[in-house]
Amino acid sequence: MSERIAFRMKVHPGRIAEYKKRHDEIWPELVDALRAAGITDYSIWHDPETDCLFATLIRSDDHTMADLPKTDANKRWWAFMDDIMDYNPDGTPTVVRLDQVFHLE
Ligand code: RM4
Repeated sequence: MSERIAFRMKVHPGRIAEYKKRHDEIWPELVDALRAAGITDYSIWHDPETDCLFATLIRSDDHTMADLPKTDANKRWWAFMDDIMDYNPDGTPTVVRLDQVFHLE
C-alpha cells in the first residue's frame, strides 16, 4: 500500500528557469536516494503568480522519508539548492504540507 502526499515550497523570484534546469539534470544519486526511501511519481509544479512550488509524490507504507535528510545525496542537494529557494534557518527548504480535500479515482 501507499499514499499520495502534497506540499508546497518556494522558489526565489526570477529563478524558476534555473530551478527547472537543475531538476532536468537531477543527480542519479539523488534519484536513487528518493527511490530507496520509498518515493515514486514525484512531481513539482510552479505557480508563476506566487512562485510557490506545488509538489506531490507517492510513498510506500514502509517509506523512510524521515531519514532522507541524513543521506549524503540529500544533504548535498539541499546545500546546492539554497541559493534559489526559501529555506529555514536550519538549512532545510521551507515545506508546508497540504491537506487533500478532493479526489476523483
Ligand atoms: C527540490 C527540493 C526538495 C527535493 C526535490 C527533489 O528542489 O530540494 O527538497 O525533494 O528538489
